[in-house]
Amino acid sequence: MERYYQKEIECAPLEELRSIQTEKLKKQVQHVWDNVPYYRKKMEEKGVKPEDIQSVDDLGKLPFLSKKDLRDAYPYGLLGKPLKDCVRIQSTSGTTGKRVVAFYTQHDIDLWEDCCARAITAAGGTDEDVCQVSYGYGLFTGGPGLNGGSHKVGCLTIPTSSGNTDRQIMFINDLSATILCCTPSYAAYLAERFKELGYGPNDISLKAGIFGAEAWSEEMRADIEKTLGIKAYDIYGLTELSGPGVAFECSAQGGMHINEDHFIAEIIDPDTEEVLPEGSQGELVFTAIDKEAFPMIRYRTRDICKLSREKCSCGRTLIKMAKPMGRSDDMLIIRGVNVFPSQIETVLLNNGYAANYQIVVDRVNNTDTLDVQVEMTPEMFTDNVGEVEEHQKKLSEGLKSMLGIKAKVSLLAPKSIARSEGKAVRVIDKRKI
Ligand code: DLL
Repeated sequence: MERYYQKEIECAPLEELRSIQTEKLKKQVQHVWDNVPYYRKKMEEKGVKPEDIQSVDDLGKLPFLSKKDLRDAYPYGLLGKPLKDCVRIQSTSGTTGKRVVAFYTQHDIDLWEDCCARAITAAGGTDEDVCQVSYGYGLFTGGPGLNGGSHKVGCLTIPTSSGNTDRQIMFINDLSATILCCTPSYAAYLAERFKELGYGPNDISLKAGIFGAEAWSEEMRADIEKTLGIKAYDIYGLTELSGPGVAFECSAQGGMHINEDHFIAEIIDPDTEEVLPEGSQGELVFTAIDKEAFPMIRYRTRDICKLSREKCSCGRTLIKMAKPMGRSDDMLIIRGVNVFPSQIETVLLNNGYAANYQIVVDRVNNTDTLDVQVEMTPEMFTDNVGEVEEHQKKLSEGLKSMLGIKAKVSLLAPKSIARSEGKAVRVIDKRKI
């Protein structure tokens, strides 16, 4: 039986959703015009006034916001409320430039936690569940967001935060945790550790996982589900828009429903900024229509994916986004060819490897080189050179047919690549160092 946290909105007829969006959008545009001089200036430069926005169809008239705007306006330039009305900040790790600092009023936190509660409920969560939140707590949004959502659903919440893997396993076992929230790479690490300790899928109390914050392949999902004996659901979000819960997966496990009563999604061509028709692949752009303190309008996420309004078996009418292929900034250009790390992951897992890999890109004699380093599984581990070469050759052929370019494959001993407790670092691009 499908469960909903806010059924009226999650399953609302399309016309009703559109009319909610229109009302909220008009109000939000007036709000930023009145309270965010930085964005008002952008509107003036484009010759747009609040009265030009009469419905969601007018969204395209508004200027975009990008990471650069966030940097230029840091820290208070995009604030929509006086500081005395703000109750919290969250922040990104700042791996691609300056940190993003996002502000929240109590109202913003409430809506954010509702979004996370929708995700937990869609994964089957109820007040009978024990929900272990192993995303990092603190400035990162993963821990606080899912913690809040878990409270709203009424789960018994275990706020372990990330790290200390054996203690994570102890809590799961001792308190019979049923839902695990963490990054997919950390879930894979926990799964590996359970296996090493001799636990099979039926010995583990977990029944569902809510995994996001980084790109992960369908093959990785299958691996985690099998080892932990759970259903693994994807969850998407970003600090600028609140955090996790912008979109979440349902029982269909085929893409994530976007919480459209809070966020309007568009797909654009990242080069021309032209809005693309539904079903096209491009850059995701979001407008947060009821956030007060940090009201992002047409924010360019740099995430590459597709949208679909096809009817979903779960009964929700909210539009779905496909798994993002990764950020446009993660896309590698190697000898002129576009390569996403997630494509490499797919080939590795399809060939029986686990997701313990690193991609090293360099430039030697003016030519880009691609080295895929992956651990052998304990079962395939051997010091027979001939056998290792055979494995390398097979993998190299698989990569060539997926990517269209040749990659060097280095097979490593099990456990030689550091495990990740948060977002995994998969790519080392020496061309940029
Ligand atoms: O990662 C928020 C989050 C926490 C989402 C926990 C899900 C679970 P940031 O640190 O600001 O926020 O990073 C946001 O991470 O633009 C995507 O590139 C990537 N990302 C997030 N979720 C997914 C996902 C959090 N499910 C950036 N699949 C986003 C692929 C994801 N990429």
